[in-house]
Amino acid sequence: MSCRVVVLISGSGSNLQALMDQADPELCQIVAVVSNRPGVLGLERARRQGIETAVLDHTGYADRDSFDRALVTLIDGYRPDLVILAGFMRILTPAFVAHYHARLLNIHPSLLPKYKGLNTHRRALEAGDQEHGATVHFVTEELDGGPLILQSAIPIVAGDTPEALAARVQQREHLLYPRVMNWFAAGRLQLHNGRACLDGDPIGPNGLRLENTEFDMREMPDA
Ligand code: NHR
Ligand code: GAR
Repeated sequence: MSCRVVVLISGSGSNLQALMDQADPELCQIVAVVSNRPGVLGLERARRQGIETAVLDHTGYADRDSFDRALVTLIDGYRPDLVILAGFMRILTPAFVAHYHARLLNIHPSLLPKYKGLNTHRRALEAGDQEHGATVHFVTEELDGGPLILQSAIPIVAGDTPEALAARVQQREHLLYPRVMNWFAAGRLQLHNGRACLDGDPIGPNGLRLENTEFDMREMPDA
């Protein structure tokens, strides 16, 4: 039984591309890509792979509640088991988050819990941090505050700019997200009593580090 995935985007969709490229076909199928912005490259990427697309332009709605209600109706038409935010730039209402409880993931461009919200690369540089990165987490009402699943860190180097840093962080994002999607689709990743669990084991409050799971025995077939 394949996991039906709907991906929400707002922009270029490089994470979407990584998800499409690295989805385990035995485990999941991306059944639709939904954008709140018309004309973005991510929609074209989906069409190129023969994946259904839809646009729900938030500027046509009076408030967040009515937009999110329409978004739920649209998404539910695809009967998803999992909803993935991939560069989706609209804050979602508590009602939306509750509707997709335990089946809603986000990737955030920082080493959460540092730098929730926007402009993460600039903020990491201004703070003089030595490292930066990206995190995949379950989405809850608290913005970028849901249980952490998997993160990856990169060094900040002399002369770094927000743009250069963003590009290097994104390379890590493209490793993290497909991995987590495939875990979820395999039934290995769950949200239990507010804690993320992999293979039934609670993941610590800082999430797993990709660098430490690469050779994890749990990744071995039949391990
Ligand atoms: N919604 C909830 N309830 N919880 C989360 O953790 C969410 C969420 C919606 C999106 C992604 C998030 C990120 O990874 C995300 C996580 C947009 C904003 C934002 O301020 C902040 C965080 C995230 C996404 N958006 C502005 C707004 O008013 C619009 C900004 C724009 O359009 O450029 O919605 O960083
Ligand atoms: C990604 O870096 C993602 O982490 C970030 O936007 C980029 C989207 O790129 N997400 C957020 O900032 C959410 N607020 P993409 O469209 O090429 O995947």
